[in-house]
Parts: sequence; structure tokens; C-alpha cells
Amino acid sequence: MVNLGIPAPGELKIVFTGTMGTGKTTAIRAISDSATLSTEAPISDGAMGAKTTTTVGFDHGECLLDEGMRLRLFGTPGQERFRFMWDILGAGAFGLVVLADNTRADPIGDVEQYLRAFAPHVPPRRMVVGVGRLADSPSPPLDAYCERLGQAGWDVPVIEVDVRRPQDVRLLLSVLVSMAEVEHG
Ligand SMILES: Nc1nc2c(ncn2[C@@H]2O[C@H](COP(=O)(O)OP(=O)(O)OP(=O)(O)O)[C@@H](O)[C@H]2O)c(=O)[nH]1
Ligand SMILES: [Mg+2]
Repeated sequence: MVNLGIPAPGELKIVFTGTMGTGKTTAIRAISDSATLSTEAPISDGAMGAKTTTTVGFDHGECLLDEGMRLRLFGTPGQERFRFMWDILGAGAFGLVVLADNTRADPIGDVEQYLRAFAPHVPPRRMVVGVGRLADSPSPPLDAYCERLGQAGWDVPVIEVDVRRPQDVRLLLSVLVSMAEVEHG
């Protein structure tokens, strides 16, 4: 059984979101300490390159950060038709990681959409953006994310990430937790 709602005392619930194929499932698998729970199904309208499955419910994993904080990690489905899961997973979330795929047509617009969707659950000071596939598509650069998101009122950290590298994913999470430390003094 997995508790989707408010986490136990001493644990922080973190939600990974972003468009299909940004690597939410990959990121959670990369850093979880024990077995993860996944709800993968074959992609109905054909594979996206090497990726043949998509999340149809949610991902779940847990990890202990060096800072001693235990994190319960949840990944949303990327497909729009599973949007109803966003509010279920967002409930009680401490922090949000929005993953971007820089090869998409408007990855900054994608990110804005997710920041807005999760704003009822998570304050902007506990949101971070991880931009992937920058090597495949250097444009838009990270500065463009900061500028456009800042203009739209989102003053959130933007970091390059390769979701396949556990150290990259841990860095994103450490940034979130350090934001909590600032809050609590
Ligand atoms: N070549 C390459 N592959 C990458 C990179 N980043 C992520 N991937 C791959 O992209 C795929 C991401 O798939 P998932 O982790 O299922 O993505 P997801 O966000 O959970 O997707 P949905 O659940 O369908 O929304 C994996 O096969 C990763 O290995 C990258 O920088 N380069
Ligand atoms: Mg997934």
C-alpha cells in the first residue's frame, strides 16, 4: 500500500512532473534506495525512440538525502489524459520538481503550465526546474528559462539535469531541501 496523501512526520513528499518522456520515472528509479513502484503501460500510439512505455498511474520511491532527510518521491504521468492524477499527487506535497525536455518546441511554456498546475499545492519557493537534453538542443539556454519564468512571476531555480545520472537528480533534491532549511531558519 502506498499513501498518496499527507506523508508521515519526518518525511517530505516530493512530486516530479513534466511532459511525457522528460524522465520522471527514470529519475525516481535512479535515486530510490529500495524497489520503486511503477505503473508503466505500452505507449498506445507508438514508441518514442528507445522509450516504449509510459506511466499510467504514478511512480513511487524513497530516498534518504545526505542531509538526513527522508523523501517520499512521486512521479506523475506525462500524458494529458491522466491530468486528474496531478491534484491527487500534489496533495500534501512539500516540494515540486518540474522536468523539461529542451528538444521540445516550447519547453519553457511546458514548464510554466506545470508550475501553474501545482501552485495550489506547493509554494513557488519550493519548486525547482530541471532541464534535460540540453546537449541535444542547447536552445533555449538556462538563462532564457530564468528570464521568461521570472517575468511571469516564477522566481524558481533552474538547473541542468541528466535524469539518468543519480548525482544530478540528488542535486535537484538538495536544492529543494536547502530551501526548506532557509524557511525554518
Ligand atoms: N539520449 C538521452 N536519453 C535521455 C536523456 N534524458 C532522458 N533520457 C531517456 O528518456 C527516457 C525517459 O523516459 P521515462 O523516464 O519513462 O519518462 P517519463 O517522464 O516518466 O515519461 P511518461 O511517464 O511517459 O510521462 C528514458 O529512456 C531515458 O533514458 C538524455 O539526455 N539523452
Ligand atoms: Mg513515467
